[in-house]
Amino acid sequence: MTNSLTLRRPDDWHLHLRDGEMLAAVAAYSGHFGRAIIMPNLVPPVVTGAQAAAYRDRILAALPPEVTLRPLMTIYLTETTDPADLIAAHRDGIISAVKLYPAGATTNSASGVRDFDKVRPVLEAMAEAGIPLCTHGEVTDPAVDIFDREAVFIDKVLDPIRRATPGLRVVMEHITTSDGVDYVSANQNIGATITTHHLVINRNHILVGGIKPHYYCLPVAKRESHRLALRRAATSGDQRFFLGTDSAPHPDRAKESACGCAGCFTAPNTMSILAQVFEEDGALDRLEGFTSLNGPAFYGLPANEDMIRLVKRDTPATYPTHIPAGDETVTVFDPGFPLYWHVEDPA
Ligand code: OTD
Ligand code: ZN
Ligand code: ZN
Repeated sequence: MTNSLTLRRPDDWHLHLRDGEMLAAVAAYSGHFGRAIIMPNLVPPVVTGAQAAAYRDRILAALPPEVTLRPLMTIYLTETTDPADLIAAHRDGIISAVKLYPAGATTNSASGVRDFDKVRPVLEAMAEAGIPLCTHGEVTDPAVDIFDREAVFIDKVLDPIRRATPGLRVVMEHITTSDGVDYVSANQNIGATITTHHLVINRNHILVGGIKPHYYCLPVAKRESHRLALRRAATSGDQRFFLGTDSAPHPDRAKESACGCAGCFTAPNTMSILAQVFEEDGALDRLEGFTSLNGPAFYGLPANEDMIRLVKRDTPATYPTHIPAGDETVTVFDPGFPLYWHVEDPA
C-alpha cells in the first residue's frame, strides 16, 4: 500500500482570494500551491491591465514572507473591454487569461457579458495573441432550470463562440456535468478545471436532511452520475482536465442567511482531500498530472521545479473548521470523511 507520495508542487488554476481583510485572512491557506489563477470578480471587478497589476501587488503584500505562491492575474471581460489594453497586459506579463462571466451567473457577475456579439472583436484579438479565455459556463436565462444551465451554455454559447473564433483557447471552468466532460473530451484547444468539492459532493449533500449552506456553490452540484463523471475525468490522466479549486470564501454570516451566497472555501484542505479521492479511485499515480502537470501544459508554462510530499498516517490530518477574517468567520469545506493524507511542505 502506498503511504507516501512526492509530487511536483501543485498549482490552483481557479482561485478567489478577495481583497482587504478577507484577502489577508485567506491568502496564506493557498500556500502549498506554486501558482494560482486569480479570479477578477471583486467589487468593482478587475477590468483593466492597470487594475490587475494593482490587485496583484495587494495579493503579494498580503502573503506572509515564507509563502511563495505566484498570483497569475486575469481581467474580467465586459462588453466595453478594450482589446488593446488586454493585449498589452498580456504582453507585459501582467495577465495570464481573461474571464468571461455571463451577466448575473455568479457572485459579483453583474458587469458580465449579455450580448456575446459585442465581445467578438476582443475574442478574435485574444485568439491571435494566444490569450486563454476562462469561462463561467452557465446561461442565466431565467427560463432555464439551474441544473441544466451548464449543458445549455455549451450548446448555446460555448460551441458557437469556439466555432466563430477558431484558435481561441478556452478553459471551461469548474465543470459539474458529464456534458462538460464529454464536450471537453471531444475537442481540442480546450481544457477544463474541476474543483475539489465537485469531486466530493452531489446535490443531496446540499438538500437532504436540511439545507447545508456551506455546500452551496455555483455551478451548483448536480446528481451523483455527474459527480462520478467528474471523478473519472479527473483521474483519467487526460491532460485536458486539471485542478482549479474555485475556493471562494464568504463570511459565515453571508452564507448562513435566508439568501445565502454561493461558494465553498476549500483552500486549506484541498490536497488532503484530493489524495483521498484519487486513492479511493485507485489513481494515486495520476494525482500529480491533475494537480501539477496538466494545468501548466495547457497554459504553456513549465511545471514547478520543487516538490511537496503527501504522507498517509493512522491519525487524520486536522484542519480548522473555521478561520477568522476581521470580525467575521469563514467555514472551511467539510468533505464528510476523515483525511489521512498529510501535506509535508517542503517535501
Ligand atoms: N462560484 N462562488 C464564487 C464564485 C464561483 O462561479 C464561480 O467561480 C464566488 O463567491 O466568487 C461560487 O459559488
Ligand atoms: Zn464561475
Ligand atoms: Zn470561481
